[in-house]
Amino acid sequence: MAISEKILEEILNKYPAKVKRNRKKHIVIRDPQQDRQEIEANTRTIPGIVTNRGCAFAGCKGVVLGPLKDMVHIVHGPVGCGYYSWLTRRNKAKTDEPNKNFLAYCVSTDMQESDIVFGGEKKLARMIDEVVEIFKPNGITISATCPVGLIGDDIQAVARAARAKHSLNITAYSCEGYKGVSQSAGHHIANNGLMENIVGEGQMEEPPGRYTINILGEYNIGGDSWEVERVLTDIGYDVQAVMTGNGSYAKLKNAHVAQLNLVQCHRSINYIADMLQIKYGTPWLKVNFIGIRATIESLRNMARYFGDESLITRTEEVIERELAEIEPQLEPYRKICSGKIAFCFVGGSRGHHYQGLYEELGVTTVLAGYEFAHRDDYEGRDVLPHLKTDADSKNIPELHVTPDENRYRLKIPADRLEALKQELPLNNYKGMISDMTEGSIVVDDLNHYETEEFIKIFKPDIFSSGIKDKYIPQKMGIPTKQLHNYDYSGPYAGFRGAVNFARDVAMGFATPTWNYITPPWKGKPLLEGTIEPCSADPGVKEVGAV
Ligand code: CFM
Repeated sequence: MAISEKILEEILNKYPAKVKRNRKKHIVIRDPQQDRQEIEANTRTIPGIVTNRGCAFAGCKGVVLGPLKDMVHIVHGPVGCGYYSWLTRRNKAKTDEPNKNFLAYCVSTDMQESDIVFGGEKKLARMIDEVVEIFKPNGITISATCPVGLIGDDIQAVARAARAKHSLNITAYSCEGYKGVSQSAGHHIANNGLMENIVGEGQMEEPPGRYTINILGEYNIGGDSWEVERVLTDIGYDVQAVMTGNGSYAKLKNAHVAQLNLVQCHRSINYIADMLQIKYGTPWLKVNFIGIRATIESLRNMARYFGDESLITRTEEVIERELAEIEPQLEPYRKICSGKIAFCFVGGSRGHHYQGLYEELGVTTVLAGYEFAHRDDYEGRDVLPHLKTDADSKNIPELHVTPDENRYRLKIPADRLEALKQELPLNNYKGMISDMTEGSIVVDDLNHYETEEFIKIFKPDIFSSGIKDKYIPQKMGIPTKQLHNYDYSGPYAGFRGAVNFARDVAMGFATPTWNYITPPWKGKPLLEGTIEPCSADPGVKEVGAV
């Protein structure tokens, strides 16, 4: 299954010339013969095009800050921004401390017209006082939505004053929705804030165990992080902090003690991964716990990083045991899934991560892409030095960190680290494109029109999508597997997660539901005719085939 340049051209020809030129740069047909294939990404969506992206506020509060369970996350703005970012992402959390899990709450300053006219700072300050009194959280974050920046409320000053007043970690994030071209801007703002205000606040100086790690860019969607942690703990790792799934201020403030940082979602967390290395000397390892092979490879890479024979042996024992448990369960699902084709279009990392899991079930991904990723997520981090900073990116301040005088230390000898970098994805990520097969298609910021057109051409058996775009394929009679919040299912990570995923995807194929929907192309005749006047006798009609 492949797509030619000619067909792609036909799809794009429906656009006005300027839009066509723009969209063409965001679409790549995979050609493994080429050394490097470039794609445009992280630029503004064309106005009027129905994109699947979110806003900077969504990336900051919704994605990175929101899952921290022992903090109250105040949304400063009209209530709608709070309401629509309330629990829909399914970043689960549980706590041993009663009354220290605030994720079930939606806390908004509910700005009204009078606040827009006269300013909302006093209302925000009052709300902080109330939150401290009612919840007594371990910390508070304040996230700004669009009107806050437009009217100029100084939320940073309000946070500083409240911090002094309550002696509590209270921090503000100027993540107004319009701050960037997508939620990606919000990730960066949140990374900066966590690094500046929380990591390192704790008093721990030594790691609690021999193999202490942080898991970065894992948000516990549908319980993913719990499944990953189950395996890691069993092998012998101490998970200090997860950023930020089921995460907490209490753990995050001591994240500096880890000997290794794992990076699951590169897009949302690479900034903090780099900063942790600069400030504390902790290297980061790109991992992927989606898919069985990817999980095994990640576990083996971790063991090689620490280089301890007993850890390597234990890793293999756990892998063997887990495989023995899941392989028989997977078999019946593989029979249903084998030979199918998929589209895999998700936010900023899952479009890549899920391809391996699909492959293990016998499903081939023919189209993949990201809503808001950057070029390094497609092309690999080698492209970073070649990226030009545009005006939109300059909007987001770069946080410059320096080695911590007391806490910076090499976690493993420098020469060993350099040698390992040749073998392991340490401080590196090679991007999605290189893993895709010849003739498959990579699309950045896929929109509704293109979704329909590509579906008509490829006729995929399943579409892995988001919440907004899943209805288009469904109306075309194609099952979807929503990969943002998993549509009430999960976990999909790790060994047991793979079985859940296989079960859900197989169910999508096996259900007779889709037979009740007629895809548009099925009712379309192969030949279409029109009746035109006959030139000889204008009174007589003839049928002309087109
Ligand atoms: Fe990272 Fe995510 Fe993703 Fe993301 Fe997201 Fe998400 Fe996502 Mo939805 S942090 S980039 S901003 S893996 S919410 S848990 S599923 S778009 S692919």
